[in-house]
Amino acid sequence: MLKLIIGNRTYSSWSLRGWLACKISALDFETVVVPMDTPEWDSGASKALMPAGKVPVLWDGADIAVWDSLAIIDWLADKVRNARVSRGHFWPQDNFAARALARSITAEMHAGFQALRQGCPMNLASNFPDFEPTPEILADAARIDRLWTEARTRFGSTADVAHEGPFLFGSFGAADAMYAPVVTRFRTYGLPMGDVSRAYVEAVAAHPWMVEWTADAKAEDYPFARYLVPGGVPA
Ligand SMILES: N[C@@H](CCC(=O)N[C@@H](CS)C(=O)NCC(=O)O)C(=O)O
Repeated sequence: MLKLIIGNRTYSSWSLRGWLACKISALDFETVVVPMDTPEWDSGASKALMPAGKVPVLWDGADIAVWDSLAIIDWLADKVRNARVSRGHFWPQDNFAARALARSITAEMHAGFQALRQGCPMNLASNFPDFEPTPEILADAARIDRLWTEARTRFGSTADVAHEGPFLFGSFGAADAMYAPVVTRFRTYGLPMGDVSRAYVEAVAAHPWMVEWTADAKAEDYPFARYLVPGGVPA
């Protein structure tokens, strides 16, 4: 069975992306948590599971490791041949303009939005209603708001008629997995957004996979002071 190595669910945004990719694939997988900032994380056994010293890592058998959330998305999409699976599929199928936008905004998230990532670390245990975003964070949030609005407006219901839904390209896909931790940040830090994005944010938050992940995060009890205040090191 596939084995996904993740960090603390409350704080590890990249882990959430890898886990959602596994869910989209509809393949059976086991999840192994290695709590960050603990002796367990630093142990030889854990290091052997993490070729780049980071999570997530997907093990496909004993010999094949895939690390980095985007590589995991690609690996799983290849493995299931971008198949139409139960609740979603990785990339828009038939509409190449939709697929181009999905690929681009997924890559843009993976590589960018440093101010948002640095200043608003994912934190599923807290809310910061008095948070005052810097101009750089506001610029990132505005760009993301525009991307979500474009995807929803142009392709939310037309990217793949067989998979209509409230997500960026209809059904829950790779782009949604990449932006799901950003959705939580918009809520945690009360970042500004337009109506289209707000509806999208609520749809992601209500998705059964996000509900499951959030409930499991709440049940975690790992010491991890690093991300308790805005401005901590981004996970
Ligand atoms: N580009 C990587 C980023 C992975 C990453 O930075 N993961 C963080 C946790 S969310 C990590 O393992 N950090 C190591 C540490 O905090 O010691 C990906 O897309 O998966």
